[in-house]
Amino acid sequence: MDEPLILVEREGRVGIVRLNRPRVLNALNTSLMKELADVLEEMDRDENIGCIILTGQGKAFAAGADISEMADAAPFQFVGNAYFADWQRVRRVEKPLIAAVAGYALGGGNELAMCCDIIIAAETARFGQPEILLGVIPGAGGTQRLTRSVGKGKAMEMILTGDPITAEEALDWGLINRVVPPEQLEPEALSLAQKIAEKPPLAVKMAKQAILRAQEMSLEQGLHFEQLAFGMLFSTEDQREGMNAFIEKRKAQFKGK
Ligand code: CO8
Repeated sequence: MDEPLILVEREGRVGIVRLNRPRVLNALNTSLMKELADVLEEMDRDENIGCIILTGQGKAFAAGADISEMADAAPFQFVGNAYFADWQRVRRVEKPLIAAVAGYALGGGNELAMCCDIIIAAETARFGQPEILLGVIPGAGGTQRLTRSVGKGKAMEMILTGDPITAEEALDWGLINRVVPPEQLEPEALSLAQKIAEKPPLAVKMAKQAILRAQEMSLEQGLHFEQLAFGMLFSTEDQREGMNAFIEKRKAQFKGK
């Protein structure tokens, strides 16, 4: 039987999703992307999961789109929504996604890490957009998300040279949140995910949506969205519980309602 392309584990309220094509450095073929989107959507629906870690294994988080699958593609295969539908499904996950990156995060691999909300890297991580070396450009958000993340000059340098950057550079440039020794990667990601997973789920969901809108909307529109989301949370039991617990000097017990 073929090995699954995605491995799934659970640690308390944290879902752990592992890309599983180590022999090709977790190259992202269409079957893997579909399975990934299926698994993430399932976890998104599961009220016993509060935060999701996405990681790779071996030498890579992911070394990009599967070049052998892509090499003979027809131009219009990539135009329109069909080809990137599974990427959009990943992007629409409402629960926080933490990318735990060791080794290569190149091309689509870096783009996938950037679809996550927080990136933690091992010292061994290398981030890059080498598509220019293949005669193309990033196609799953690299020119847009990388530029928003590290700014125009650094995005230009990475995308026009194709040269990868180290984990320390990625930290310095603001692409990732923190760098840890390789053996600390999963414990660090898990402890951060557990901390987030204990928080009131509806507030977490609204906070993620509001922060993502900061990258897409004008300040005025973003502030309006924030106000509406803030107000809506006053309809939840968790708001009453959180504020009463503070006043009564006890730990809040959140229910996701
Ligand atoms: N696609 C397919 N196979 C790959 C890929 C890949 N992206 N990367 C590595 N592999 C395979 C190799 O072919 C090799 O297979 P085999 O053992 O059968 O020869 C195996 O993985 C191991 O790789 P290497 O022997 O090359 O390992 P090295 O340690 O020598 O080198 C590198 C590691 C530097 C990461 C090297 O493998 C490399 O340069 N890989 C390609 C990186 C790249 O160009 N990525 C960008 C791809 S294009 C892209 O991502 C566009 C995204 C657009 C939209 C996304 C849609 C899904």
